[in-house]
Amino acid sequence: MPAEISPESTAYRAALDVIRAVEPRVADAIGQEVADQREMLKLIASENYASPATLLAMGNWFSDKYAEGTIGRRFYAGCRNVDTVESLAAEHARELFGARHAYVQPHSGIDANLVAFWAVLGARVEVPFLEKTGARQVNDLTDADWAELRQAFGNQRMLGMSLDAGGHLTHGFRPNISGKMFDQRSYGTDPATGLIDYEALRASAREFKPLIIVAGYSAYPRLVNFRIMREIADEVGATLMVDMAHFAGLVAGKVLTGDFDPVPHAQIVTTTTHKSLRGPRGGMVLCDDSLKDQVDRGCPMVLGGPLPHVMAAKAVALAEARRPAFQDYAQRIVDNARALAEGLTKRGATLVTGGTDNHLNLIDVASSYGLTGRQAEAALLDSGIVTNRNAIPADPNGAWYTSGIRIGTPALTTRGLGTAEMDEVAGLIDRVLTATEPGTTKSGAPSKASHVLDAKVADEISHRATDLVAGFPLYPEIDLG
Ligand code: DSN
Repeated sequence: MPAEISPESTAYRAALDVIRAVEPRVADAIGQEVADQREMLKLIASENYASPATLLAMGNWFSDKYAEGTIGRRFYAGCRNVDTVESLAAEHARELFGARHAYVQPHSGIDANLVAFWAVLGARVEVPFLEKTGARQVNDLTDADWAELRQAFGNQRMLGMSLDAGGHLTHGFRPNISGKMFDQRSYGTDPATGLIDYEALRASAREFKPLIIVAGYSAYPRLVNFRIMREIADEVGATLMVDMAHFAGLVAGKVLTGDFDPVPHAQIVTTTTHKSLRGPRGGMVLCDDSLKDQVDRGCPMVLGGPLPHVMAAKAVALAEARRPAFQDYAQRIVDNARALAEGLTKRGATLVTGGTDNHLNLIDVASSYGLTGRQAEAALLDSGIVTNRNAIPADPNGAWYTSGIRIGTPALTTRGLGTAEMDEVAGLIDRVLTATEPGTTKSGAPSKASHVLDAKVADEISHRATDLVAGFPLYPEIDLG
C-alpha cells in the first residue's frame, strides 16, 4: 500500500506542477526556498513561518480583483467577495486585539505607518482647516487656502525612538518619506541601563510639542510602558501612535498586557502581519473612533489597490491567532528569547540591556568578540545561522557596519524548538563568533567588512545547525515528493 499523502502535500505538488508547465525555473526556486528554509537556523527577529492555510489563501482569484475604497464603499463594482474577506479579517483583528476599528488593507509596515500618519494629519490638520474655511472638502478650497493647508501639512512635528536605540526608519528619519514629511526629533535610551528614559522623553515632548509621538521599535529587547507614553502624549497634546510590528504576536498572545499592551493606550496602532503575528506579508492599522474615518481613506489616499488575496490570508492567520494555542506559542517565544539570553550571557557575550523581555536579543559583538555586526552576520551565515546586523546605542561602527547582531525567536519557536535547544543555539553562536577574526583589506589595513573563519569550523557548525533543526521539521505535513 502506498503511504497516504497529506492534503497539503497534494495541494503543493499540484500547484508546483502547474507552475512548472509554464516556467520551470520559478517552480524550482519555490521548491529550493522551502528546502533552504528547512535547513537553516533562522534567527531573524522579524521573520516567521506562516501556516499552509495562510499561504494557500494567498494563491487564488482574489488577486485579479480591484477593490479600491473600503468595505461596502468601493470605486469598482463586483466586490462582494472582497467585502466578505476584508470584513472577516477586520473582525478577527478587532476581536483579537480588543480594538474599536481595524483596517487590513496596508501592503506592508511602511504603508500602515503612512496610513496612520495621514489619518492623524487628516483629523488634526485638514478637518479643522476645512471647518475654519467653511469648505466641505479640499476641492472646494481657494488656491490660496490650499497652499496654506499644504504648508500646514509640512510643518508638523513627530517624536520617535532613535534608530540606534532600536527605532525604525519610518518613524521620522530623513532617508524615509516620514522624515521628509515631518520635522522629527528622537528620544533614546538611558546610557546606564539601556532602557527608555521616560523622563527625558517627557522633557523633550514638552519642549518640542509634537503632533505625533511614535512608540514601537524593531531592535529594543525590553518592554515599553504605553500607559506612560499616553500620559506624556496627552500632556503635550500629541497623538500616541504605536508601531507594534515586531511584537504584535506577543500582544495577540496575551503576553503583553496592561501597561504593555498598546491597544487600550494608543489612539492608533500599526503593525505588519508577518512577524511574530505569523500571518501573510502585509500590514494593518487599529484605531479608536476618533481616527476611524480617516484611516478608512488609506486607499486611494496613500495605498494602491488592496490585495484581496492577502486580506483573505490575513483573515485566516488572525483566526489562527485567536485560538488558545497561539497564547502558548507567544509565551514560548519569550521563554526561548530569555533562554537564548542566558545561554549567551553565561558564555561571556554582552547583550544590550543585559537580556530581554520580548522576542529578541541584541548581542554587542564589538565588545564581546571584537567584530563588527557585518563580520559577525557573515560568519554566522557561513555557519548556517541566519541573523541580521543592527546598530546598538551610540554605535561606534555606524548604521552600515554596526556593532550588533539582532536575534529573535519567533521562527524557531514555530518549529517547536524550546529552551533546551536555545542553550545549544547560544553555544553555536558563541563558537562561531569566538572563532571569527576581523579580516583585512587588499592593502592589509583592518577591515570592518571582511572576516576570517576556518572553513572546517563553519562547516561543522553548519552541519550541527541543520541537524538541530531537522529534529523539528518545518511543515512536516508537506512532502513535495
Ligand atoms: N524589516 C523589518 C525588521 O527586520 O525589523 C522592519 O522593517
